[in-house]
Amino acid sequence: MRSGISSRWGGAIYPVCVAGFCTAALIAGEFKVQLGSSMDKWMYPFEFGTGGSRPVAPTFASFDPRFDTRDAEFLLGWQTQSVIPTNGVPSRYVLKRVRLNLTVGRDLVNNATGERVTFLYDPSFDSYKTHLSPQDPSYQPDPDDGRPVEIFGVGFRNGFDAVGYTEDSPFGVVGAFTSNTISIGTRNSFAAVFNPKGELIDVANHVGQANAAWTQPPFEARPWAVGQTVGVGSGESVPLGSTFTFDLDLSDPQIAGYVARSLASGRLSLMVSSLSPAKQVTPGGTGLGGSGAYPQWSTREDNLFPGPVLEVEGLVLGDTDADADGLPDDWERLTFGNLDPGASGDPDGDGSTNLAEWAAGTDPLSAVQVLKLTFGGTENRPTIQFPIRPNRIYSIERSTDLKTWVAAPGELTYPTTGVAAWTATNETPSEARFLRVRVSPE
Ligand SMILES: [Ca+2]
Ligand SMILES: [Ca+2]
Ligand SMILES: [Ca+2]
Ligand SMILES: [Ca+2]
Repeated sequence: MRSGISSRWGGAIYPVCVAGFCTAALIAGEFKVQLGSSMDKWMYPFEFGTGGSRPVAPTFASFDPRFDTRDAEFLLGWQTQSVIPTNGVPSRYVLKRVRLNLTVGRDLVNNATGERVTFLYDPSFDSYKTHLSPQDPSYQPDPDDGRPVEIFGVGFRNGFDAVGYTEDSPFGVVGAFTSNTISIGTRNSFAAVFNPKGELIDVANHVGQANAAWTQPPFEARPWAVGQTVGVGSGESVPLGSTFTFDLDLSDPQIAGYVARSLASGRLSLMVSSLSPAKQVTPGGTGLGGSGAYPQWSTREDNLFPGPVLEVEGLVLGDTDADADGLPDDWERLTFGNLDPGASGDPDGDGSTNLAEWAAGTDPLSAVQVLKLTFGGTENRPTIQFPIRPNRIYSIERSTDLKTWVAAPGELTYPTTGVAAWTATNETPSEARFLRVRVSPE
């Protein structure tokens, strides 16, 4: 146990705030913490109840069509409420850094030869196209040796959620295990990204998967972080005990939004995954993987190497508005350094007032950040495109007189990172219409 604040969860003690890493709070809700995982579980179809208590959790891929391609994933969960304030209002969280640290806790040993088998370091994203059959027209060769270790969000199915899914919960629906579809698309918690509709979807088979009973067309799945380590060159073998760091891409509003929502509820879940081929090195192994090896990560049950550690740095804005200008004082201090600016000011000259910038989650001191609408489409089917910010809710409204506004029928999607696109339902207008985007903090 290192010095600092500690807290007790689930019968075990974890260091949560290491000396020298905690800072004095300028704003009441400022936090800077290190947290051991409060749950970690190997997500593998044949773990048979031991997934939560193993000392190491391997991550690997199977290209056998009876299994998810992301065959073995590593689920991590943190209860954050004892060290990071929970207030149920995600838009009040300002995140500076979210970093995961994982340690390689075991090597594989080839039982036939006794040789150690280490995996190759790949510090950069590999497209799904590098995993396709070379005969596929979309195939691209892997530009660098090895496969990256990736972090994703977590989705749950079959009635589970981040609270109800524990280390002892079942891997998936037992009834779905047949000789032909052993584990495809059935795991109760899964590595997930946001799809264009803003929903968390399973990426276990995004490189494409098909058998007699199940088909998943391929799609790109951008990880939320790619593991980095020092002292190992790209394509080189990773030594036992190496620590990987993963910095979540908080520039993506949907990722930052996921973390803020999680902290507001007091519980954060992340999934570790790598498409390292799972060649069976045990005699008689039947894996169809390939020539590579895969990483094995220390869990909180490991006695040899440190378990997963999360570092989170940020603050929670309070509600106090002592100068009664409609702007939360914490936000004013954070943004301007004092309470002098008022709601109607526009110091960056982007046409959006400070009050509007607060509501939209944009920077009132940067004209680049503003809720700017780009109109397009046709008279019968107009479109609007606009940048999004974390934990903001957008709705499109229309009016014929600029007085009465009603919800405009159409579809809102998120086609690329940080961008929303709305397309109206196709109809012939009987009179002139105006459109607007309403934004409110989540
Ligand atoms: Ca690669
Ligand atoms: Ca104020
Ligand atoms: Ca402005
Ligand atoms: Ca601005």
